[in-house]
Amino acid sequence: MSTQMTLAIVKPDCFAEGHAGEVVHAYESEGLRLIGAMVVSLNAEHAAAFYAEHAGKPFFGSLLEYMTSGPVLVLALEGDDAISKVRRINGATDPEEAEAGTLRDRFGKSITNNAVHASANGDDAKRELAFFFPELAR
Ligand code: FUP
Repeated sequence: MSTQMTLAIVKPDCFAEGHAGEVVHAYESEGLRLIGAMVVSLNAEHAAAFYAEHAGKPFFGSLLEYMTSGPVLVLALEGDDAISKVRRINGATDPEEAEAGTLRDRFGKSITNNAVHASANGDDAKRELAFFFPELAR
């Protein structure tokens, strides 16, 4: 096991519905430490830059619309195997396929409105941490 940093986001509807505390609790109760937290309202330019790898895909427009629909809580987390751990806690991208008890099962509404984000791998974690928390990037 190695100590890693990763980035998670409580997406607009999940945040607006008051689930931020439950999301943070789900991560902390699995041994992850919160090392950064910030409420931000993304504009279309920010959201497009963050999700640049998906530019041009059929769902890109709805993804941007969703991510700019209200404030989000951006979290930097650290711990053993943090990258895969946070993705496991979040569950599958499509809430319909997410394992029972995962955050996307609990709070997700559709494959686009899927409640939470987590970095996919080490390279993404580095890029995403640098995007929101430049002081943590290394
Ligand atoms: P994930 O790593 O689970 O967040 O999933 P992806 O990187 O594949 O997708 C990023 C975001 O694009 C998802 F969170 C939701 C959105 N998306 C869709 O809206 N439709 C799709 O078919 C795939 C992804």
